[in-house]
Amino acid sequence: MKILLYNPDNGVTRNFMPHLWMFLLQALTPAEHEVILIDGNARAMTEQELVAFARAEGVGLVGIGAMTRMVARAYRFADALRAAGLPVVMGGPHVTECPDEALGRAGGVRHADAVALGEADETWPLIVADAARGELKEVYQPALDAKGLDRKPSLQPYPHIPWESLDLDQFSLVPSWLRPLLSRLGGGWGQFHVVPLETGRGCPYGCEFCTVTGFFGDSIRFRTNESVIEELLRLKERARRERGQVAVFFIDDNLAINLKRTKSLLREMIEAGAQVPWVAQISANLLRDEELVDLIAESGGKWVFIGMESIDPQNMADVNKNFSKPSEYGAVLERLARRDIYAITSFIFGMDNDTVGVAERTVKEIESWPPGLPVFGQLTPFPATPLYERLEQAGRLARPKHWLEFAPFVMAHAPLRMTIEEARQETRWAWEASYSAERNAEAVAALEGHEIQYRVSMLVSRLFFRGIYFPQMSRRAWVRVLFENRRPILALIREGFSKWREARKRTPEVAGTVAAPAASSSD
Ligand code: B12
Ligand code: SF4
Repeated sequence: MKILLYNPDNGVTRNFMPHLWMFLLQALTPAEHEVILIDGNARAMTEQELVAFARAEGVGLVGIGAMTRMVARAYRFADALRAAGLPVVMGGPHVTECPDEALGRAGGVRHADAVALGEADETWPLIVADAARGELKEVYQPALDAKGLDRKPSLQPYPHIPWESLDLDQFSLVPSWLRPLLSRLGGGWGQFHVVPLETGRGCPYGCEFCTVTGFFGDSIRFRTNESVIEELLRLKERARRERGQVAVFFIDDNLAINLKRTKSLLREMIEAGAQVPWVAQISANLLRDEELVDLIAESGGKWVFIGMESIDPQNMADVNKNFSKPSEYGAVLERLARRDIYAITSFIFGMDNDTVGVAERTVKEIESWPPGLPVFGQLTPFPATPLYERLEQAGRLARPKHWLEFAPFVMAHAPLRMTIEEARQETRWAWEASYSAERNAEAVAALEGHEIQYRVSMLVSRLFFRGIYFPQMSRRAWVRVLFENRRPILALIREGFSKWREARKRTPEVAGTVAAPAASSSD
């Protein structure tokens, strides 16, 4: 049987990184079946185009995964596929939280023939076998443990994802028209892939707005260090073979949740020569540890995503994230910046203690820290979270099924001390102030004296990150952004070019000094 796994387009990040679930399920599919992966972020298709593709390929089962944010789009694709007679199974966090909605048992249209609840590592082969026999059940749930809870995959052993041979062309971060030029310049920049890799699952912290503790559980499961390192070495080898660049996004929700284990993993990565440039999510409280930060730097860590949420301790207490202390944020970022590690700092507006002016107060604080990549969202009640339940019980949900009428940056409930419209304006203000051409130039200038690569990385990342809020999908939009930011871009190009010329001038001398002793020793 041919199986199509489809991930809908999120309309924002495009093809910056493939989704791990697709590759994981592909790896867990019995060998007699063929799996085709289509990520709408990398390969844009309309519903009709996807249906025509699936028909032409003779697909016998379609699997669709989606976060809440993309679920309305996922349903549209599922509806079109089902109307064409193709069986659809849906999985992922949203349908786990709202299975009746996907199955049409909540009063609406039915979108899926079957849903896979929770982690599907063990149920997927059963789903495939049932589909091949034409006997799909409606609900697939992991077996229960002694406490009556979902049995979680141990991650030991971990499935082999053949990154070394997969076709990753659609996920190259370098646009196809730029590849020949960059390949000629050398350094392996003709191909650049960011690959998702997990080292563990689960988080015990239980922040009120987060789905992770409910979905993956509050006890953490880790892969073995060997299995992670083996995967990293294969990725490194692929990059070497293709003369490309590869970076890894450790998608664990908190890579350093168990400090002892994280340090041992990073140490073993260094010993095995498995360093690649990497990004990971780590909470601020765990970044107090100097030894950890040293190991992050030595093992290739470049950017750390920190869920800072708010600079107001009252807000942090309200969402059960007291363990993360706003008063420490500046020091944490200084500690990272001393090793040339920078942070993606994530903030949430529209918390109950926020008032008008929260964006200005937050941005002022951010600007007193080493430069980074701030991102601003709004408090969103995802289904099945404690936040959703609290707001529902208090009758505060203005749009209880906000995902079915998705509107970017429009809250689904009113915070206590601001209106929904004020929260929208605050969020816009923060994005505008943080990613203006002037601010981008300041962030690069703040790294004066650091190697040019860090300044280039800061500027390029800022140009991409502004696109999370300001749509940057067309070539025209990009030309405008590049023009607005021409001052730091041209300064870095000039500096890079003169460094390159100096290096070329020095090359014959270097060659001469090396050649001379070699010649004398052979005499
Ligand atoms: C990586 C990641 C991202 C990446 C996504 C890019 C990428 N290519 O991966 C980035 C950083 C861009 C991102 C952004 C956001 N993310 Co995110 N992200 C994650 C993260 C950390 C890991 C996802 C992952 O790969 N997990 C590991 C895999 C193995 O798990 P899985 O995807 O759940 O898949 C398993 C099962 O669900 C199931 N399954 C999944 N799909 C399917 C499909 C079928 C057919 C079947 C059978 C089974 C199945 O099988 C898999 C194996 O067991 C998760 C948290 C988490 N730990 O999962 C949050 C998470 C998915 N993100 C979340 C959110 C809210 C967001 C944002 C909306 C945040 C924001 N406010 O901006 C944005 C959305 C941006 C956008 N426009 O897309 C929420 C989603 C909650 C929800 N109910 O939707 C999560 C769960 C985190 C949280 N704090 O709650 N995210
Ligand atoms: S927000 Fe992060 S720290 Fe809090 S529960 Fe979710 S994954 Fe854990």
